[in-house]
Amino acid sequence: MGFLSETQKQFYKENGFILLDNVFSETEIDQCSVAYDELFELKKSQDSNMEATWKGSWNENSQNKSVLSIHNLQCHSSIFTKVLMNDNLLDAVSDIIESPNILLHHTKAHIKPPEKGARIGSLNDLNLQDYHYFPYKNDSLIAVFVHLDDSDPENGGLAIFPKSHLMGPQENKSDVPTNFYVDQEKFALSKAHPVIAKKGQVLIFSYLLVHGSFPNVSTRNRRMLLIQLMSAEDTPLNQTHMSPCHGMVLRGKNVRRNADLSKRHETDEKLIVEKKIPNQ
Ligand SMILES: O=C(O)CCC(=O)C(=O)O
Repeated sequence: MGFLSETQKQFYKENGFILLDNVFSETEIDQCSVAYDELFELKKSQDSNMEATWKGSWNENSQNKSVLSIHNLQCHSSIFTKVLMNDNLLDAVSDIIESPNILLHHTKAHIKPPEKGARIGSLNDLNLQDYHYFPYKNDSLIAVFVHLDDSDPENGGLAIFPKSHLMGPQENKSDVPTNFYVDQEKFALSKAHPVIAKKGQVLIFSYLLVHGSFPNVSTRNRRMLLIQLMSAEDTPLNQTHMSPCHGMVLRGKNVRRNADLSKRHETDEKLIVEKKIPNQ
């Protein structure tokens, strides 16, 4: 279809990220924002454990910090399924991954509350590449970071290392099996490029781009929605990080999907049929 200009495509290739306007309308962002707040309020009232701040000993500064996280948003409200199916979004993603066939990897939401929002969301607190969490053969994986608030370094906005995707996978320096991060001297937060984005803007970045985020030291909230996607032609290198709706086809086809009845309740990607793949 084409959402990105040739210049934008080139920028993405060279830098590993692109900040986009006009992917979602103001109404769509407002609907998403209302559904998002309602969901967090509902889950608070149901005493759900949503605290995602790392409590490891190496991060003493995370005491009294908070990142509230909900994964698999599309399993909570159809508003988020609508977000995933947005044509502008899928056009832009198709331009970037250079495939008409787009699969869902997973979704999550992070709120960094005013004044006590911890550095990065998720269970990690350091600059990282998503690659280590879910490596793929062709590196088609991308993150779509939807800003639901104006974001900057003061309220816990994203920090990225432009062009770091060109360096390929970096050594994992973590000694914890469930968390991964890269060399924190080479990729110190102080050397990162701060992403300054308006509510509604969308940052798309490669899963090889080293990134992190700032603590929220402001009096403003920082809400985001993260969508991770991949091309249907790509193959996972291991079977980690499987989430509900993993592999859902958001656009095009997945001709490698296994249809054996005996595997109908399986969710992992051993379901790929490698033989007899028709021309696409
Ligand atoms: O919430 C954030 O600031 C960063 C989230 C992110 O990029 C991640 O968890 O990989």
